[in-house]
Amino acid sequence: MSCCAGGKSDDPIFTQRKPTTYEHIFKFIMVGDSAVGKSNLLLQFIDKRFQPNSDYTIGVEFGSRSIMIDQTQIKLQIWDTAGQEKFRSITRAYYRGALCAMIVYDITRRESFENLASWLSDCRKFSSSDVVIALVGNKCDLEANRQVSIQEAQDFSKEHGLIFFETSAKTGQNVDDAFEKATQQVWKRLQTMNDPSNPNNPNIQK
Ligand SMILES: Nc1nc2c(ncn2[C@@H]2O[C@H](COP(=O)(O)OP(=O)(O)OP(=O)(O)O)[C@@H](O)[C@H]2O)c(=O)[nH]1
Ligand SMILES: [Mg+2]
Repeated sequence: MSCCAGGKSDDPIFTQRKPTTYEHIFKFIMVGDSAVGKSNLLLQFIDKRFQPNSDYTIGVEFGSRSIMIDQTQIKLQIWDTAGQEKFRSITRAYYRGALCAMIVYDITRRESFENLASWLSDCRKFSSSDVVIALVGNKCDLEANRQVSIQEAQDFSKEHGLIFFETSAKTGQNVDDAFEKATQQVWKRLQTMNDPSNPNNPNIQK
């Protein structure tokens, strides 16, 4: 094991480190039934990898990646929660401070779509009122096994004011796009909130 206590700036461990370049940190949370592909979406987004036989998440895991929006470097801090019911009370603690919640379902498993109302209810209850909520229908590479149509998911999103994507954590289809568009939406919302002409701007003294 190496130790860096008392290290000088010309030590390899210091010179190899990249400077911190991001300007903002956005917290994201991923929720949804077990086995819909949350951990693989995160793995694909961060590492461009897919695990055909991944383990259930125990509690909560974490990953991060920086992306550029409007020439601004934003670091996404993404909390990947366990979908199994027994972890539900633990994962509820992670909504706090999230700027975006991604609710994931599996397009080949109707039950995971039918459970969306319950995930949405947790989102509304435990995150702030201005959280951006993205609905993600994953496993779109398995078209032949589809049990939820795009139209139905679009209708659900429209009804509840969500942004919607279909993705494949396996092929990578739309994965970057989903995270980037969700980040853009958060960015836009923050700018509207900070706009001096916005009466709901929390920085304006009334
Ligand atoms: N074909 C296909 N399989 C996928 C896709 N995403 C995930 N899987 C598979 O689905 C299974 C579950 O994926 P996970 O990412 O572990 O699911 P999860 O939502 O994190 O599950 P929990 O941690 O229990 O909440 C694994 O066997 C994955 O390989 C996808 O886009 N396409
Ligand atoms: Mg998982």
